[in-house]
Parts: sequence; C-alpha cells; structure tokens
Amino acid sequence: MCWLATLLVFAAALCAAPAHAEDGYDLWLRYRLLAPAQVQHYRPHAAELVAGDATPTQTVTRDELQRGLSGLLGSAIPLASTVTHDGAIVVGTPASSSLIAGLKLDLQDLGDDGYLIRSVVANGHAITVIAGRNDIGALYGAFQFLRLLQTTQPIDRLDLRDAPHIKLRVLDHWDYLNGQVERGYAGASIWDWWKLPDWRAPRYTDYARANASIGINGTVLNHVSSGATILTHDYLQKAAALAGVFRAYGIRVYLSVRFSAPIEIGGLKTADPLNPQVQAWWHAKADEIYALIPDFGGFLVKADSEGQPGPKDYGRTHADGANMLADALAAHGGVVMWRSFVYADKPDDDRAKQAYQEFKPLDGRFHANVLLQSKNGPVDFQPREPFHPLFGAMPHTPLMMEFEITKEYLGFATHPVYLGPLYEEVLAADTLAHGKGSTVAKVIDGSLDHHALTGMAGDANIGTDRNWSGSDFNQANWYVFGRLAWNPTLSSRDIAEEWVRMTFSNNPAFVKPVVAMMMGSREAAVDYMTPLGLLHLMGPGHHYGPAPWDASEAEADWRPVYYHRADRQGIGFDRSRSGSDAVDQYAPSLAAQFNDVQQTPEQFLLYFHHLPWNYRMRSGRTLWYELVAHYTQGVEDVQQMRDTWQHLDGYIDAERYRQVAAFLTIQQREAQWWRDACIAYFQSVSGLPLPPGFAPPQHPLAYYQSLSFPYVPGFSSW
Ligand code: GCV
Repeated sequence: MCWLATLLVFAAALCAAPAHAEDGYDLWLRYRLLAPAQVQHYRPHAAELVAGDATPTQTVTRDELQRGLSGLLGSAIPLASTVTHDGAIVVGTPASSSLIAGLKLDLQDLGDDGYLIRSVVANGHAITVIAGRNDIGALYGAFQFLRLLQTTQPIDRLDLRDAPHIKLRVLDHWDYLNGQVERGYAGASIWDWWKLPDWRAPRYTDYARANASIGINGTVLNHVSSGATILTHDYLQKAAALAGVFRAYGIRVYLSVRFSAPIEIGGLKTADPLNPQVQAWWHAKADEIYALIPDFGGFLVKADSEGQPGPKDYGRTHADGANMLADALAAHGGVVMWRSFVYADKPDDDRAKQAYQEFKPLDGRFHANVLLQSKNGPVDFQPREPFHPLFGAMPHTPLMMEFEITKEYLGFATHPVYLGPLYEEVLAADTLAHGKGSTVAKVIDGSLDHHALTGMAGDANIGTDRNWSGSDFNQANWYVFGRLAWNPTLSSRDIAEEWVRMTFSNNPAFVKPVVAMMMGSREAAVDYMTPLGLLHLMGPGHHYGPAPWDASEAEADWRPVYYHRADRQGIGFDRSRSGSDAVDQYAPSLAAQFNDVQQTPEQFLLYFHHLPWNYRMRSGRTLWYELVAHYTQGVEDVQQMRDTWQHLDGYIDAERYRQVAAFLTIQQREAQWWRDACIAYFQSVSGLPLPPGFAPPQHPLAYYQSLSFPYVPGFSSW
C-alpha cells in the first residue's frame, strides 16, 4: 500500500511538473494542469467538444480548445459530431453549426469579431455554447473560455458577450529586413526574411496564437523607416507567406512603406503624390500586393519625419500624400495609417507643438480610408507625458493611438515595469473636447466623433529570445496592449491579475503581491527617472541610463538640456502662455488649467512650467526637496519590489523566478544610478545643499558623466 501511495504521489508530481523547463516561450497560453479541486469542478463542463473544421479558423479553434482543455484538465476532451452528453462544449457560428443556428442566439450586435458564451440546454443536455457571427468571433470566444479556466473563474452559469471596441488592433514591428530590431531588447527579428517564403518557422504560428488570444488582428511586419525593398516582388512573396500563416487567426499583414519607393524601386524621377505616373505606380503596386495577399491590411507611413521622405519634399501636404496612397488601396479595402510623429529641428519653437501645428489644419481633408496614427504623448513615449493634444482636436479624422510596448525609455528588458497604468492613464484622460467625459478612449474608439474606422497600434517588444519579449514581465506589456486595444476601458489592474494567473500561478499568496508590485512599477520608474513632469533625460541616442547634462546630440530637441531647462534659478519647460503656449493646443478649459501653475497636476508640473527651485509644492515643501524626495522614493519602491519577490521563492518554477530576481537586482542598481546621477547633476546646477535626511549620491557627478555605453541593444548597429 505504502509503495502504491508513493508511486501515486510521484505520478501526480510528474503530471504537475512542466514537460520542459519553463523558459517563458508559452507566454500566457501555458495551459498547465490545474489544481485537483479545480479539475474536478471543471471536468463535468468539458465532457465533449463539438467543433467544426470546415475552415482553417474553425480548425485552429478546435485545436486550441483541445490543447487548452487537455492541458488544464489533464486529459484529452473527446470530439463529437453532435451533443450527446451534459457538459458538451459547442463552438462555432450559425453557418458552421446547425445546433448553434437552431439555438437562435442573439448574435446581431456582436459585430464581425464578437462572441457569446452561454450555458444552455440543447438536445436535452446542459451544454456550453461559444458562438460568433463569424469564425473569428468563435475563436476569440474560445480563447476567452480558456481564460476563464486558466484564471479559475466559475463556468457553470455562463452568459457572457463581448465585442472589440476598436477595429484595427495592430502590432507595429520596428524590424529591419537584415534582422535588426530598433529599440528591440529581445534578440533579433522573429521574421527570418532570408528563409521565407519557403521556410515558415513554427514560431510564426505561436505568434499568431498569442496575438489572437488577446484580439490583435493586424501586424505591420517592417520598420517605419524601412527602405523600399519590402515592396519588391520577392519580398512581397515573403510577406504573403507570413500572411498565409496568420490568416486562420484573423491577423492581417500590413507593410511600412517608404514614400520615395516609386523612385527607389520604380525607376521614376519623382514621388510627388500629385504626379499621375506616381499615382499609377502605387495603384499597380497595390494590385500586385493584393494579388499575392488578398486580405492585405494596408500601409503604415512615416513621412517627413526624422529624415524620411514625404509629400513635403514636393511642396504637398500630409493629406495629399496619405490620400494618394489611400486611393491606391481603396478598391481593395486597404487603409493607410499615417503617422503624426513629425517634428523638425526648430530649437526656437517647442517640439511638443509641431505635430498639432502640422495636422490640425488638415482635419477633414483625409480620405475615408486614412487613419492618423498619433503617439500617446506629444514628445516621444516618455515614462510620463500628458496625452497628445491631437486627441480631441481633429473631430473629422479617425485618430489612431500608438503606444510603445517595447521599453525604449523605461528600462529596456530588465526593469520589470508594467505599462498597463501608463496606457490606462492616457486612455482615461479627459480631453474635454466635447465637455466632460470626452476621454482619449472615446476619441480612439470612434464614439466621440462617430468614426467607424478606428485603431490602436503598439510598437512590439517581440524578438527571437525564447521568452519572446526579453523578460517574463515584458510579456505583460504585450498582453495588456492587446486587451486594451480590444476594450480601452478595461482596468489595467484586472488585466495584470489575469496575466499573472495565466502566466505564473493562481495562488492568491502569489497573485496579490505580484499584481501590487506590477501596479506600482511604472510610478517607481517615473520617480527614479523623470519625476514631476520632467522627460527625455536619457542617454543620447541609445536612451539607456541618465544623462540630464547631455547636449551632444546634433539636433537641439534630442538633447536632455532642451527639455529640462534647469539653471541656477529653476527648472522646467515653460509651455504656458508666457512660454511656448503649448497649453493652448488643448481644449480651452484644459488649457486654462495647464496654464495655471496652481491648477496643473504636479505630475505634469515641469512639463508645463519653469519654476524656481524654492517653489512651494502642495506638500508645503520646496520643489528642490520634492524632486530629491521623488528620486529617492523611486529607489525605495524598487527595493520594496525586490523584497516582495524574495518572499515569493518557491511559488513558481525556479527558472523564471531566478531571472526575475536577477532583473530586479539590475533594476535596483540602475534606479540608484538614475537617482544619484540626476541629483548630482541638478544639484550642480541649482547649487543647493541636499535636503536633510537624504543620502548624497554615491559618486561625484564627473563619474556619472564619464560612463559610456557603446553596445547598447536596439541602437548601436543601426
Ligand atoms: C522608429 C523616436 C525613437 C525611434 C523611433 C522614432 C519613431 O525617435 O527613438 O527609435 O523610430 O521615435 O517613432 O519613428
């Protein structure tokens, strides 16, 4: 008896242990065996699976449910052609399943991609039905059903319906055709262009699964500043091979296009958007693309920005350029995502104002299949910026959000900074464009100004690292982007909890502290990097580490000193009416608030105002004191995160535990470096003594200024 018991325990341990070391590859789709009580609870609701396989999407839906349920519940779920037992799961659409058609479910308002999951009685049996109007809705529903089990939610009396709020939910890859990824901290590009189209790595399918599981339905394969080669026939065939892998998962391929492509690969002398030959070239190119990729999504364009060619080279407007490309795609149903990230080196003006200045006058002048894609803030994906003033200012143009998922300015791969609170803060910000409640989320989901064409893009953090994103915690940023692109009103805390449960463990003793740690992580980074509305203090070009003293960049508005404007008297960029007047790019009541230093939220204080070091903050302390206190707080918060993690040893696999622990050590060292370097520098400028009770920087300023980093990832080689 005793040996039998030992054997059973051993067998149970084997079942619970992962088949291979946990290396993060499985992302949030791990489908590991649930605890015995949960298995017992769910098993009766997964007695058989009735799922079609008449289309590729139906097949992958069925396969995912089989894979997920067998992993979570420990044994395969039998396939059935019709319901024969209580506890059957039926998935499909009215067209693919006569049973679903017979149930006469209210699917009308689910749109193209929505789903319904309901506990019903069919053929005399209590079953769960997962239905969409289209195959893709059913696939999204299947992923949601699996998520319920993965996060141990009840599934016995289900009545869920959900549909995406945003139409285009897109990843932008900053990947070059040579395999490098700009701002990539997770290895090389996952697209093996050299071996495509013949070799389609299995990883492409897992990429599609992961994206579909969170509702992402588009991918821009190449860098926004790419050359024109991607539009040559050979490369279009490679892109078509990828599109072929992604199609079953509802993911469309888009390409970044270079405005001067008609010259570079078309043999024309001009790329003027009003030139008939240029227009004909793009029409022919669009026809060629759609012949290879019938569901091609469209073009992403970075034009007249950071040295990229564009319509202004020919005296034309952004609207002329975007419309010309849009016309070439229109007959095929494609769109143009035209970026608003433009600025020129005009040191006398304020870089933060330039996108608004160029685009606001063009409102209403873009054709129906153009979206204007704006970064979340007016400068460049800083740890904190106010929302971009174009949101709410262009009612006649569909505005698309661009978030950066890769952590160019937030600690690269190694600082576990969860970006959910950043995204949520921006989406929930009130533009006041049409009175109170005109949130950024309502601008981009189209509800504020009645746009049907809507979109959200995320600059991907994906590379060839086994764990895809350079660290396990960075996966959460990919995840939260997808979930918020589906519904920009979701709570980043809820999403964090979902992700932790799926990625690591459902044990509340683990979930609770880790979610709390994630939720505080972005504020900690703001504090140790750029508190109180400071921004762009990072090292020149590579953006690694602190360099608030730096003035070496060729362009004035790339230099930290341009942004913080610290001198003996004070610090901050005056964007009030007595300064650059960027405040007046916001709706009048918001402009009035930002213009008044007393009413400006302290988190944006130095973004909008230049203030004396002894300015009295709401705490009653001086600005100098608060600055030092924030920098110090950031380091203490990271120490707290490390302590939290140290108490969690043993709750998850050793492999991932160890890597997070190591990365937190790096983060703490670098947070201290940020604090000390910034305090040393600002002290050298202000000439003020450190407020009492605060430790002095560990090294003199000259030490921090002497550091150099020739091989920073994501930068040095491009
Ligand atoms: C893709 C900033 C970043 C660049 C990025 C650019 C853009 O300049 O540092 O890496 O290039 O924005 O978004 O176009």
